[in-house]
Amino acid sequence: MLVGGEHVLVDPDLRRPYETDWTGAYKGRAAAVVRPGNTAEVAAIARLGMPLVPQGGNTGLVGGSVPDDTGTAVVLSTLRLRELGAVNTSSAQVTVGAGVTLGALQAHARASGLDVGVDLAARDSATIGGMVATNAGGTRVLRYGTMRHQLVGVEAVLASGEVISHLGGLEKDNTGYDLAGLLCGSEGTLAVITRVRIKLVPVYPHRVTALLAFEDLSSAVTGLARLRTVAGLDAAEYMVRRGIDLVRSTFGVPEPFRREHPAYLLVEASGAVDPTAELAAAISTLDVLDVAVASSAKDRERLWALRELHTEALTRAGPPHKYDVSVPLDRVAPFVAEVLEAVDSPSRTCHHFGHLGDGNVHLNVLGDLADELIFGIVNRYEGSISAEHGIGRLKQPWLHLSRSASELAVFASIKAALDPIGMLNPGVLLS
Ligand code: FAD
Ligand code: 2HG
Ligand code: ZN
Repeated sequence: MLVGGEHVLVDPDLRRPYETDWTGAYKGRAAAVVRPGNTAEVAAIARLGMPLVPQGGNTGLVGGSVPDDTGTAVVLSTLRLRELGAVNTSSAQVTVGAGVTLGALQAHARASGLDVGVDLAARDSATIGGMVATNAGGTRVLRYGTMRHQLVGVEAVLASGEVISHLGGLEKDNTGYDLAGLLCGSEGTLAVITRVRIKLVPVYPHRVTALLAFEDLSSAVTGLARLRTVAGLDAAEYMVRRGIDLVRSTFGVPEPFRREHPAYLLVEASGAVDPTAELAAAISTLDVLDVAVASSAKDRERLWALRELHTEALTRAGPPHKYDVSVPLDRVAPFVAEVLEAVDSPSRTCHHFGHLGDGNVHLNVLGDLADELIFGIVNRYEGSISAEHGIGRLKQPWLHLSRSASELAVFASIKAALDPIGMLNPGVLLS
């Protein structure tokens, strides 16, 4: 037995949660689910040479974490790889098992006065391994970058069962190819990540959150240009009336202002010095319709709930078709206007919200599919068909829109070199 018998699940009822993705749109069938408890067990499983689908928290939104319906693949769950290494406060780094959730790592780092640079609403389920495998973004990219920017090194098991490990934590280490960087965003197609070394960021004593109401999205984009000058700006997230209405009617959360407004920008800043006065000064120069400022944790949570509950509210109203796209920031407003004009119809409602600071728009269509329409417009705006969720199974047929034939040929060569028999996450990312 490669792993303890209780960690090999073959019973269909036990397998089911691992075979269905978070959105419910992808339902596959696995030969078995295995839950290794350490790197050696992952390596032994890889050496069997069976098709493997690495899975962390199964919160991915592109169908990459579940098998197809052939029943031939083994789901390799990393959830037992939950070692939390000691936080090194001199280098502000930590090494953790791939199956540690973001929430658990945040608690661990905060106990040492540090924090994780990336944050997202699925924090209590999403794993650090999964976040590296998808190069997750989230709400603080404009200050700290994506998961790639936190990554110092990885340990991973190759398709051959060989283990590669580079966890020394050297900030400067130009000794050839950046293998951690290569695995970041590879969506389980090149190796199974078993441990991760990441950089941490400071926890600042002062934090302020504000919700600003605007006449339209275009005014929010203009406002953001001014707000960017505020030192310590962590987040700039936008929402619109349609989404707020849905979140309110689904969860009964209160209206943030006395009046309803067309567009909202949620901004947050933190620092060693209280950023409230600087933020207020910047806001006073803007054309805003209303402002709510939150300094207490409870008020902050209330404002963030309006934004973070969008995904769950849309899932309950849907299932929605998800289009996680990015376009150059100064073209976000005309881009969204064009999408709404083309997509909204009696058979479809298009919701949109996102990480405005990164030009990342989350389009969620309730009703008929709109793939060709939306990706056609993304292409014309020189955007990306996947800003942060990855390609998975969902966007695989459209990858050629964002990557050239030469780039795809390099992808294929890398895949062939690391996984010559194509056993790692078949059908995901690459055709
Ligand atoms: P999974 O869903 O289990 O897997 C995702 C992919 O990574 C799959 O292809 C899988 O094969 C691969 N993988 C997982 N673990 C490993 C491993 N150890 N080694 C190799 N491959 C592996 N994403 C964002 O970027 N920004 C957001 O703001 C954001 N918000 C979200 C909010 C909600 C409510 C939800 C449900 C999802 C959100 N996501 C967001 C998407 C998701 O949380 C991220 O993609 C996350 O990184 C997935 O982590 P996971 O552990 O759940 O991975
Ligand atoms: C977010 O930013 C996530 O909340 C999910 O990336 C986006 O549900 C979505 O489309
Ligand atoms: Zn997002």
